[in-house]
Amino acid sequence: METTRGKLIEILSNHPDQYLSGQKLSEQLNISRPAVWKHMKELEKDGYGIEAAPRKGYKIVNYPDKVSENTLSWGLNTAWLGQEMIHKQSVTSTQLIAHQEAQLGAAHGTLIIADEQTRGRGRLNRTWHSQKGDGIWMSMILRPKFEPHKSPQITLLAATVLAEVFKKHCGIAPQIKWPNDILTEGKKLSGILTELQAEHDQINYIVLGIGINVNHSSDQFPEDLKDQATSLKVETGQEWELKSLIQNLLSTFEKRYEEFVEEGFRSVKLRWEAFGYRIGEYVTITTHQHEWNALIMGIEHDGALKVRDEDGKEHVLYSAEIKW
Ligand code: BT5
Repeated sequence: METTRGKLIEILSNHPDQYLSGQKLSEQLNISRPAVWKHMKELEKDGYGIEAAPRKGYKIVNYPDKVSENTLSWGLNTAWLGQEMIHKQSVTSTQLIAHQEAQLGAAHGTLIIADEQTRGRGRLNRTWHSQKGDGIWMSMILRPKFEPHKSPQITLLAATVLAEVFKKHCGIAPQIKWPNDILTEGKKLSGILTELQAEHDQINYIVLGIGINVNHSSDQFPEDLKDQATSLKVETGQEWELKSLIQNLLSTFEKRYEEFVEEGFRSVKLRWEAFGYRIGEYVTITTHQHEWNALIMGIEHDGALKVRDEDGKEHVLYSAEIKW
């Protein structure tokens, strides 16, 4: 974060127990002392607790819970993911902005995040309900070097990261419904939308969209979602600070993504199956207008769904209509 405010926060946060004088800050930032003071006022507006002591200077005494580029960057423990970040209060869809930014050359790992989406979208142009301030609505721009046919594996990778973080951070037992839904108690907590821009066997970029219901109460979902949607608050009975949850998701994703790039899909497959929804159970599948029952066995080495029909024959499905 190379803005003056970003640098100011960085300097202050590197000296948590120490006052830094206006003079020193103005020298380090190459701005006037009144400008330092003006930035401090802006930080306070952003929710930072700033203590100013005569003749000693300034220090940050607490950090705001609200999401902004500044608050998210402070303490973000990643090398590349979210190091470039755009936060907006309200957008149509973070996917849309991410595509625009990617086409303008945004770096691998750029994050677009919003408090609210007015036209959040799911797969196949379905709608994604993205209420203001209560959830995490974000899109990452990735520029992987692997072949385009591997891009669906990114969806499964993201699902395992979400499940892993929800379990560790919030103490719940999430399940992943193939390929992209994170459920608890059969209700949808989070969805993933992976969009690919590729040419001649080369990925130009991937926009990975993640939507998570965090602090919604059950009566805050629209009527048509009430029976099928849930939130971390509904599942745990407590509110969750968005900032630290996002930071945890980003650092875990970065780590798992690098493992995936270096070691391939194997480690993702094992983790995915540990969270897999209805593994070992029968579901009804429709393919070519034919309905049949099959046992969910797990996923293949490339992320496809592996099932066994009632005659004992195994099938590998890349897309299917499934009655779960
Ligand atoms: C998804 O699609 O689950 C992908 C959702 C991706 C959302 C993120 S938010 C950030 C980024 N920007 C965007 O505009 N999108 C991404 P799909 O599997 O097609 O599921 C969509 C279906 O989930 C809808 O048809 C509803 O039935 C249900 N749904 C919609 N909003 C929901 C919500 N908030 N919680 C749970 N279920 C929801």
